[in-house]
Amino acid sequence: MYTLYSDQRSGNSYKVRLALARLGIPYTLIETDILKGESRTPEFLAKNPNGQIPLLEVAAGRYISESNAILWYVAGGTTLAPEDRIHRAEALQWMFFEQHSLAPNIGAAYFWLALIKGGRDLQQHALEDWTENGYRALGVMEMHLAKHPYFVAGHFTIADIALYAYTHLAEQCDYDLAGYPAVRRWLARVEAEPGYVPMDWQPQDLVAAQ
Ligand SMILES: N[C@@H](CCC(=O)N[C@@H](CS)C(=O)NCC(=O)O)C(=O)O
Repeated sequence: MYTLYSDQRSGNSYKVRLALARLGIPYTLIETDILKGESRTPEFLAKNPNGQIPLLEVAAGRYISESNAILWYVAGGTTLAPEDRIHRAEALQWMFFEQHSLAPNIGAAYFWLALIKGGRDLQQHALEDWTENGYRALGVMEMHLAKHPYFVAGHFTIADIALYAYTHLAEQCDYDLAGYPAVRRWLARVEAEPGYVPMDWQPQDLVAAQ
C-alpha cells in the first residue's frame, strides 16, 4: 500500500489525494506540517533530499517526489494518463505550464496570503508580479477552455488534476475569476467528476508525522 507524505493545506499534495481518490486507491496518509519544518527533519530529508511534500512511498524505501511525477506514476495504465504520443505530450505540456506559470504565481500567493499570518506585508514586493503573471496564466487557460471541455484528449486527465489544484484556490488569494467564465465552468466540471474529493478530505488511514 502507498504511503503519502502530505500537508492538508498544500495544493501540490492535494493533486495526489485527488488522483488517488478518483482511482479508488487506498493509502496511508502521513500528515507532514511544513510550517513546523516537518519536511526538513533529517528523517524526512533521508527520504526526499529536496525537503518537500508531496512524497509517495511506492514500495519499501522507494520514494517519488514532485507532484506531477507522482500523478503519472499513480495514474499509469488508466484513462487519467493518456498513452498515445500526442496526448501524452500535450498532458506534459500543460503539467510543465502548471509548474512554471501557475504554481509559482497563484501557488505562491495562496501560501503567503492565505496560510501565513502577516504574509501580505512580508511579500508586498512580490504581489504585483504574482498578480500579473497569475492572471496571464489564467488567460492562457481561458483561451484553451473556451474551445475544449478539458485540457487534453477531450476527457478528464491528470493534466486537469494538476491545473485544478491551485486554480481552485485562486479566489482565496485575491484573484477574481469573474472574467474567466470558461475556467469557472471547467472548475465545476472537475468538481462533478466521479470520485472528486475537496481539499480538506482525508482518507481513513491517517497517521501524524513522527
Ligand atoms: N515542484 C514540487 C513543489 C513541491 C512544494 O513546493 N512543496 C511545498 C508545499 S506545496 C513544500 O513542501 N514546502 C515546504 C518546504 O519547502 O520546506 C511539486 O510539484 O511537488
